[in-house]
Amino acid sequence: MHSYLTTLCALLLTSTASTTAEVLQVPEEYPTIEAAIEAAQAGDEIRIGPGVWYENLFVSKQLTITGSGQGVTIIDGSQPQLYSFGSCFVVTGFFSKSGDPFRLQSLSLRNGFGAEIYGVVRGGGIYCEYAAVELNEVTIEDCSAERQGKYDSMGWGGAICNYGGDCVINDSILRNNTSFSYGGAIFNGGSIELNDTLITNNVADLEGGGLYAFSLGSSVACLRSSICDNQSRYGGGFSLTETAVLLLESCRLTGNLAEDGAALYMDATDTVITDSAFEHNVSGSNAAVIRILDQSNGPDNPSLEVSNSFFCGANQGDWREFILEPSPNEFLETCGPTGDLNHDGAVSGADLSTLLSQWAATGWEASADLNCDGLVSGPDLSILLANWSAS
Ligand SMILES: [Ca+2]
Ligand SMILES: [Ca+2]
Repeated sequence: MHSYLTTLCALLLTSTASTTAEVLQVPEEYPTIEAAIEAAQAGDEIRIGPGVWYENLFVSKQLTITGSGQGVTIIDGSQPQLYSFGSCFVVTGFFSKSGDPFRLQSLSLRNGFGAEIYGVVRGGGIYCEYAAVELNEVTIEDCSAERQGKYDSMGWGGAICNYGGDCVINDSILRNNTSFSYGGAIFNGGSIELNDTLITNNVADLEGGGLYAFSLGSSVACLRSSICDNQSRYGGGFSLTETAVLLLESCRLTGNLAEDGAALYMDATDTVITDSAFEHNVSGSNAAVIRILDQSNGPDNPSLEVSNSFFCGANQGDWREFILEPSPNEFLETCGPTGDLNHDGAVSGADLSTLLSQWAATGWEASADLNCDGLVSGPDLSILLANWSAS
């Protein structure tokens, strides 16, 4: 017994020692990120210096990859090697839900164009398959899920495709990404959580300009985030099909555009919306800003709970009848001109005061970020002044 315990202790000590995380430096120790990933053990961190890295990276172990800042360290996926994929990252592996995720932080991904698998082009910036992934302070821009061959039937996620995994996005920006069918920025077939994140100016040809979620059991949570100026045919902001749960808490859905469901387009989904704002979302005539299909309000059916939220814009549709236990909300048929921050129908001194009081603010609560670039600054002031006294 004694020798068994001694052996066990020795094994535990050995395994503890062998899992001490190491830091691998690019380019000082490894000339490419790919070389560092190959050399790294699970649990290690790779740190990347400033610069543009033209790489398309495959990861199947738990790592943390840290750049020198958004816009400072840039991974550009536009030049893959022959027969490689076009995503900046493909992450795969059955990581345990309790274990650490694969982490990307403090860097930008650009110009990735997706991994083509079985005729579906997936994740222009990142394709993750059955993996736990966490992004911290990452910008994904100008990526696409674009048709690569004539037999490609669908594009899933211009910036990110989450297939059967767990994806958490913190303090990040997804902008100017496109998909030729679903999810201009995000395709979600697992669970996804957005925290303090800006999703802007993404386009999907078919559904979900900002995000498209599919498959039973998947969940979407959006907290303290802005979803603005995205567009698609259905669901300019979000489109959800057979998704179990949607949570919007302290989110702004602004300026999204679609033929139908400019802000949201979804079928029966347990939905909680709280402390959020829906403004300037534009749907086609006879269409709705929020379109809910196949929702029945029986006691055992999915529900829509909305509280402390603000909605403006025409064509809000018939979705309000689905709200269970409505709490205080505000509904206006028109939003007024851009810059009318207090919704009194004109752009005037009160709105200017609001903008100045938010000067240099970032984050979802900055209603004066009129151009939706994540910052209240000069261009927003110019827009407000250009609409001065308009009503
Ligand atoms: Ca006003
Ligand atoms: Ca701005």
